Amino acid sequence: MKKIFVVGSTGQIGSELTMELRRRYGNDNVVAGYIPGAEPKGELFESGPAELADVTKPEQLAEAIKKHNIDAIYNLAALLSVVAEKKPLLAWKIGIDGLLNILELAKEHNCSVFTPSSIGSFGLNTPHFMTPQDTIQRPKTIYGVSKVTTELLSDYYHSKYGVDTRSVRFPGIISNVTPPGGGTTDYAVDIYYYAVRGEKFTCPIKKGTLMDMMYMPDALNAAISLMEANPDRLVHRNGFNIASMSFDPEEIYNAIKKYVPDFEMVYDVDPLKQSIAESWPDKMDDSCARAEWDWKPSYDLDSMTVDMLEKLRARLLK
Ligand code: AKB
Repeated sequence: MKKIFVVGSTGQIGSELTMELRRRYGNDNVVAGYIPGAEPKGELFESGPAELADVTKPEQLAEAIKKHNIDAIYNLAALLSVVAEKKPLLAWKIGIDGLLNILELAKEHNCSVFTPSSIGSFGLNTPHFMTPQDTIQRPKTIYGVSKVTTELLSDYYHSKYGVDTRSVRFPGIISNVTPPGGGTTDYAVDIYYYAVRGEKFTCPIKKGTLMDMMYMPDALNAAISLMEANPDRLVHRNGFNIASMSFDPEEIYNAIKKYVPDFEMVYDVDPLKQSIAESWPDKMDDSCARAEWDWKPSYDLDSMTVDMLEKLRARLLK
């Protein structure tokens, strides 16, 4: 049985990924790694083991890996794009120095490693429509630079040392559980909270700006399916384009308005978020993920909207 370590288990993706891994592999086999100030709470805390796991402290990571006999690491420690732009040195320290610590330990303890990349790994001169798997990656943000480096370092540890590294390029992730913090795509989560609370939403992204997005259940399934995929079929490793829906603010607004007819949205464009959004793909081509490990999403904009509104209403309006 696999023993899994989730580093960054209390973040937006980590909190739900840890619970999904526990459902699939058993509670005791999934260790929730956290940093002081972001301790696991509630079900996440009660359902399984937890360890301090600051990616910048390799001795702390090593202790947890040895204690729990870890053989797979999901490394989710990172700053999102907007906050990274405000704290570039910290973004590098967590994203890249932290990744190097994880990769070195993975080499020593024979662990497989999943470290997400992002649509942020692309830049303005990347083809924006049906962005190919292998294409130009010259981002101008520190977030993008660290994601390209993540892909390259992860590939390097695989080809040089045989470490089983794998990753996907996540689109903006939409979830009704833990809110994101400091991302360019956060508006597509916030908008649902405003709709359910009956408040007018002010959108920071310009009408007509397309970005790839994905509902959390598909994102979790992508990470776990890739880690379970037959390595003989993998031509690529770090990281796969994965896609399920692409929309601009008007399209998500109209999808919500279908179920919340009084919902109102106005625009007040945030220049930093807008410039980052414009440098990212409008829509990625995910045919390599489909061919190499049978990637297939379950949700589109409408089915996600129905589920988001139902779950948020049940939680926020009780
Ligand atoms: C962000 O907006 O920074 C993230 C991402 C797409 O990587 N959600």
